[in-house]
Parts: sequence; C-alpha cells; structure tokens
Amino acid sequence: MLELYHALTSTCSQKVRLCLAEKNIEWVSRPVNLAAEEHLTPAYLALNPNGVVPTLVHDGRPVVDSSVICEYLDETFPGPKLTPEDPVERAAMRAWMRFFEEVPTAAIRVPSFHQVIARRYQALDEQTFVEKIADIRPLRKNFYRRMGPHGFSQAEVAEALDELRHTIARMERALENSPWLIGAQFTLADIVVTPSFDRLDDLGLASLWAGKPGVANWFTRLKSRSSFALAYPKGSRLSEREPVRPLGKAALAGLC
Ligand SMILES: N[C@@H](CCC(=O)N[C@@H](CS)C(=O)NCC(=O)O)C(=O)O
Repeated sequence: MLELYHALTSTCSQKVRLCLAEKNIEWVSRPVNLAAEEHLTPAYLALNPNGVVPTLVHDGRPVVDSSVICEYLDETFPGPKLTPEDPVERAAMRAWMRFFEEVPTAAIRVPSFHQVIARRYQALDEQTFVEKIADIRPLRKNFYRRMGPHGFSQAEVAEALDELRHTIARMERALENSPWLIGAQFTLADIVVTPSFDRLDDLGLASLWAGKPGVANWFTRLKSRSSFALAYPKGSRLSEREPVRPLGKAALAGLC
C-alpha cells in the first residue's frame, strides 16, 4: 500500500501529488492538518522527524522529503519515465532540483508566510509566539522566529523576491528554445518547481515572469497537463482559505 501524508495547500505535497498523477500511481490520502499542528504529534514525528509534510509510506516504510519521494516514485514504479536515461541529462536534472531546493523553494516560503500564514499569529505577543509557535517545530523553529507574529521585514521579502526573479531569469534561458527544462523530455525538474509558480500566482505575483515568454509558455503547458488538475483539487490554494495581504511597493520594486 502507498500512503501519502500531505496537506492540500503545501507546495511540497503538491510536488509529490503531481509526480503521482504523472505516473498514474494509485495512492491512499492521509491528510495532515498543519493549522491544527497534526504534523507535530509524536505519531507523525515517528514517521517524519522533521515535522513537515509530505511523508510517503510504502508498505509500512516511510520515505521523507518531497524531492527524494519524487525520485523514489520514479525509480520504483512503472509509468512514464520522469528521469532522463542519459547520465549527463540526468545530472542536469538533479542540478536543477538541487538549485530549486536551495533557492526558490526556500524563497517562496517568505511571501507565503508574510502574505498569508503570519496573519494567524498577529494577536500573539512575541514571547508567546516564540514559545508556543516557533520553538515547537524541529525544522522550522528559526524560520518562524525570524518571521515573528507580524511577518517578515520588507528587506527579507525583497530578498526572497530577488531570488525568485533570479530563478525565473535562469529558467528563461533554458526554456527559450525548449519545451521543458531538460529539453524535449518532461522530467522531475519541471515538476518540483511548479508549485512555486502556482504559489506566486496565488499570491498575486505572476508579474515576476512578465516579459519572459519561455517561462510563461512553460507554465501554461504545465497547467494544461492532466496531472495538474489532479494534483490541485479544490482547496489547494492559500487564497481559497485565507486572505492574501498584498505586498508593499518597496518590496515589489526590490528597493529595500
Ligand atoms: N524539505 C522538505 C520540506 C517540507 C516542508 O517544509 N513542508 C512544509 C509545508 S510545504 C511544512 O510541513 N511546514 C510545517 C510548518 O510550517 O510547521 C520537503 O521537501 O519535503
């Protein structure tokens, strides 16, 4: 049996749902309510000591980390191959995946939390926020501490947007003359960065790829694949659940 512990709005869970849909794999959904801190319970921490979603459990054995899970699924299950045969292309795909983890996946958390999730905590004082919200998280304690109950500083938001712009510019060079990041083959590299684009769109930041036709057409092609609708059922977007606070002009202009 293949079980996925995940949350609808979690971008890391969305990566894995896209991968499962692309490979036509049947799976059992184990929803985890992040707002209710179900990912911090002893039972969940026994599966995933990082206290984050997603976690895949295959015949009782847990596999953690969304990109690792995607590679595991592609190696283990039949269906369309999402990894190139050619070793150099495979290395290029993995280099994109590492870059996406290091740069845009980390950067997208800043506007997501600043524009939406921080609002949940705005009534708390700093000390209560640190004790009750930040310090209970094994992996994200310092990220939450940096954010505080009122969101990130304008400078931190501007820095994150700068990293996202850099990512988009780099992708544009790869996608100018090619449908997918590794050329003709749709691969895990395309999958793992897609949720960051959908999140930017959801946060009202699609203007970041204005004037970048390679990236814009790539995202349109991606959204027209049948896997996209399957991976994003109703309720998968933050804006469907909570208000999105628009960013200040200074952060958008990168002036901070
Ligand atoms: N590197 C991990 C990161 C997973 C992650 O950060 N998940 C977020 C949701 S997208 C989470 O569970 N956050 C829990 C929290 O904020 O306490 C992966 O890719 O699986």
